[in-house]
Amino acid sequence: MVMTGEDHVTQIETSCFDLVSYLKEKKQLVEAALDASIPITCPEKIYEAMRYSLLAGGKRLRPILCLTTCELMGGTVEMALPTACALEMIHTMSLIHDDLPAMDNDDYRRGQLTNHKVYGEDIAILAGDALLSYAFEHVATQTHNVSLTNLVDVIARLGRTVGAAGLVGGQVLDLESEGKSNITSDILKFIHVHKTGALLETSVVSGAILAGANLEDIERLSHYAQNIGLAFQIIDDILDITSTQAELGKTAGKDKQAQKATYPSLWGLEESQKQAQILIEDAIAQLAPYGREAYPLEAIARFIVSRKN
Ligand code: GRG
Repeated sequence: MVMTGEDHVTQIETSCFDLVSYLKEKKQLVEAALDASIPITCPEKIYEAMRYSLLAGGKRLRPILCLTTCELMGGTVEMALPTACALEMIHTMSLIHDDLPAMDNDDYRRGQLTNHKVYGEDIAILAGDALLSYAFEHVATQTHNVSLTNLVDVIARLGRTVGAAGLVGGQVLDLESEGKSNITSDILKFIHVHKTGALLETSVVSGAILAGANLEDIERLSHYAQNIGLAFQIIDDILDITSTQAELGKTAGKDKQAQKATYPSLWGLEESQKQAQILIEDAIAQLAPYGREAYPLEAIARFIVSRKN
């Protein structure tokens, strides 16, 4: 690609954007809000189990995307914080259920024992259920200064994202595909668009809707999010092969062990990395109309392909 003088200036400017500080600041905000969102009350055991996984760290990418998009579209952090927390509650419950013996059967997550290893399978299932229902209660009761139409739109999208048209649907096909050698890249894409991409897309789009964005911006940001969602999963598949348990905070090499089709198994490592990069460039191209206001979203997209866990 031939780089013009203007491209060069833009690249230097975005490379000056301090993503590390940006993510740190937003992560602190989200973690304080998550901590405050679920006090321990009776019966203590279930609240402790919910908090154990919710406050176990993680990149907090979904809430950060929601806050960032809301601000890009002229909204405030306060308008989006309850939805940002709900996205993390939903993500966390999906990890708790994903790790259960009936699903991926994992002992470690986010660098610590999985929820069922500490509290037992019965409580882990219930902690996931409680986080899921509380996510909806939290958005509905804690969101202020947002039009009711937009709030209902966000709640409806969250519901769709979680269910058979989203995470659950992707997980079902993922489980059914284990051990099969005839998984095509179309099936693999379907799994990951639903299992991983849907929640990332809703994170981006809900931030925009809460801020009152117009349809054109929502579509543009949707396109950005679909691309980063797929790139995120491609990198996740690569890291499962190339990283260690200490780096990932969860068991490495699980995909091969479970005989799962992955992007590297279909395309090889190098081509998978290349495809992820292409998706990220396409995502970033969607941000052009927003200029430097979109540097955080651009930097997050670049982080997704360069991340180590
Ligand atoms: C949603 C009702 C309901 C049930 C759950 C188990 C299940 C259905 C779906 C599985 C969803 C799943 C675990 C997808 C994987 C997504 C993924 C790549 C997770 C890793 O995300 P990171 O890297 O993790 O953002 P951290 O720990 O940083 O938050």
